[in-house]
Parts: sequence; C-alpha cells; structure tokens
Amino acid sequence: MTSLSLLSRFKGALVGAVLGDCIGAYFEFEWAPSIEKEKIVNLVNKIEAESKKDKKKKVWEFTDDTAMTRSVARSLIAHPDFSSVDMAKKFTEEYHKEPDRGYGNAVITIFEKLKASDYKDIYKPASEQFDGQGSYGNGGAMRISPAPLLAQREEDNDKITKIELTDKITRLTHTHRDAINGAVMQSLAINLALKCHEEVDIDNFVDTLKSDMAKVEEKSRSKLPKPDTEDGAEVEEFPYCKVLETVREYAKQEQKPDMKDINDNLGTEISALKSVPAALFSFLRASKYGDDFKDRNPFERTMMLSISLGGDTDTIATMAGAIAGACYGINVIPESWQTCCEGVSDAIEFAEELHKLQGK
Ligand code: RVK
Ligand code: MG
Ligand code: MG
Repeated sequence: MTSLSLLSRFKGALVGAVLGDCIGAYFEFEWAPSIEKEKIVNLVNKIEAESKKDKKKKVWEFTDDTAMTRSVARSLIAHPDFSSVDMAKKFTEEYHKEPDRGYGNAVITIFEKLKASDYKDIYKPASEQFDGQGSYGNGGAMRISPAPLLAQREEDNDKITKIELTDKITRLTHTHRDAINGAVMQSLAINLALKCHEEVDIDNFVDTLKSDMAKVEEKSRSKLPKPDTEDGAEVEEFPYCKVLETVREYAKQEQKPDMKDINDNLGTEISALKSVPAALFSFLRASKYGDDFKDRNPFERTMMLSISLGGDTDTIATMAGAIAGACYGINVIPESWQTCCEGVSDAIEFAEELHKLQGK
C-alpha cells in the first residue's frame, strides 16, 4: 500500500462516496438497529450480476448526498480559493434542476431563500434555520469529501486549511455546532486516511483525530452558539472527543459488536453527531475485522458494514466510503459496483481535476 498514488486515493475517496450513497440509499431508513447481513449480501450480489449483463444495466441512482458533493467539487475546481457565492449558487441550481433527490426537509428553505435574495447575504438563511439554532443535520458532513482532497495542498502552501474550508462550506447550510464539527471530523478523517500507509493503526488514527478534535471543540465552546437541550440539561462540550473513545472501543474489540449497542451509543440518525461516528467506526472496524463479510476486501467490508447498521444508510455509507476510498485507493473498488452506480465517471473526473490543483 505504500506505493499507492495520491491520485488513486483521490479517485477512491470520491468514487467511494458515490457508491456509498447509491448503494446505501436502497436501505435508507430501513429499521435500525441493523439490516440482516443476507439482505446486504443479496444486494451486492445483484449489483455484481447486473454488471455482467450485456444489455442495458440497471443503475443505482444517487441522492442529495452526491448531488451536493458534486456541487462542492465543481465549485472548488472552478474556485480553488473558495467562492461562497459560487458554491451556494451551485447547491441552489442543482436542487432546482433535480429537486427529487431526497433532500433534508429543512435545507430546502435555504435554497429558496438564497434564490429569492439573489445570493445577497449568503450565510444568513442557514443561520435562521430552526429559530436561529441552525441545522444539526449531517448534510454538511455528507458532502465534504472534495474539501480535504483540495486542502491536501495546504501542507506545502499557505492555502486555506481543511478546517477553515470545511467550516465555510458547511455554514452555507448548517450553523449548528454539531453539524459544523461533524463535517470537520469527517474532513479530518479523510485527510488522515489519505496518509495511511501500512495497515490502519486504529489507536493512532483515533488518537490523532481526537487530538485535532479537542482543539476544534475547545474553539467552538466560545465561537459557535451553544446548542439547546430540550430538558435544559448541561450541554456536552466535547461530544466528538467523547464519542471517539466509543468508536475506538467498538472498532478494536475482539468479538463482533452488537448492532444495538452501535445504534444506542454511536447512532445512525440524520444528525451529524449521531452518524459521523458510525461512518468512522465502519471504516476502522472493517480495516481489521471481517465479521459478517469475511470474503470481502476492507473497502467492500466498510461499505457493507456501514449499510448494515441501518438508519441513515446512504449518508453513513457515503461518509464511510469516502474515508475507505481515500485509504485504499480506486483499485480495490469493484468495477462491477462502479458500472452500476450513477455518477462514478464524474467523480473520477473531479478527482483528476482536484489532483491537478495540488501544488498550485
Ligand atoms: C433525507 C430540530 C433538526 C435540527 C434542529 C432535523 C437526506 C430536521 C440525506 C431536518 C441526509 C433534518 C440528510 C435534516 C441530510 C436538523 N432542531 N430538528 N436544530 N436540525 N433537524 O433539513 O442536509 O436524507 O428534521 O438541515 O442536514 O441523505 O429536516 O438537511 O441523510 O434534521 O437528508 O436536516 O439532511 P436538514 P441535511
Ligand atoms: Mg441522501
Ligand atoms: Mg441520508
């Protein structure tokens, strides 16, 4: 794996994200705590059989997760120094072109307001969501994969950093602390995965992420509005650092984790805090253990495990797929899956364009 090129990893990340969305969407919101492994295996077998057909193949379609990721990619490629207006326009135009991609209920209001205001005050509509609390949905994290790829160049240059960039992209639609920090954690995880050389070292991965997230969460204590709690209970100030310990525990334990425990303690919901950790868990667990999918490679296992958790399957699988793809590269991603999912060739093109921007 040491010789894996950055380009292969970029392709892996963006293709992994598309596949997670297309395949995961098949089970979206099927009842948690888990989806039987047979159902996942059957679906994957069906995709693989379909790919062998000579005649017109069935195509698994992408949802809002990919629709928005494509806008992030297109906008960053056109404006590598980031243009909030261009990205907001791309989100809005894409939504109006294909409104039936399964967007979150509330985010649609933002697109309407942005269009009506002619993109005058770009960050205002998001800040007005949920009585000013902002959306805590995972819509920021689900679409962020192109950002850490572009920001990979920050290490050599004085460019916009991955955290800054992730923050600016996310705040176009999500201003809740947990949505922003969830997108940041997903972005940092992809960045770390791009650098994995040998076998994934789970402790090292979690330690590095936790140390970065401690700084991020420390900053957000004063900067971002504190989320409300329904019962007025104390707000957890370092929720992502806390849940990372649970992720570590479930990823490392010898016996296969109980899916109900994963759902109770990590979550598989539409909120960022209750879905970004599940995606990371899927990647880390599948890097070491075969569990239910022993005959599959670690990329395939990541995808299948992330979907089997149930709940917000398209989004958890898109995030898990992006991390796994960044780690293992495009060559381990089955051709058959790529052939049968919508948007793969565009994802490869975006990866190539983002790769060309390295060092510029
Ligand atoms: C359908 C109360 C809140 C909240 C807050 C709830 C697609 C709302 C994708 C809202 C992803 C929902 C997902 C989603 C991405 C958020 N108080 N409830 N402060 N903040 N919610 O609309 O882009 O699947 O019920 O901002 O984050 O596949 O409708 O959209 O799974 O979370 O949607 O939040 O959603 P939105 P998003
Ligand atoms: Mg979706
Ligand atoms: Mg979803």
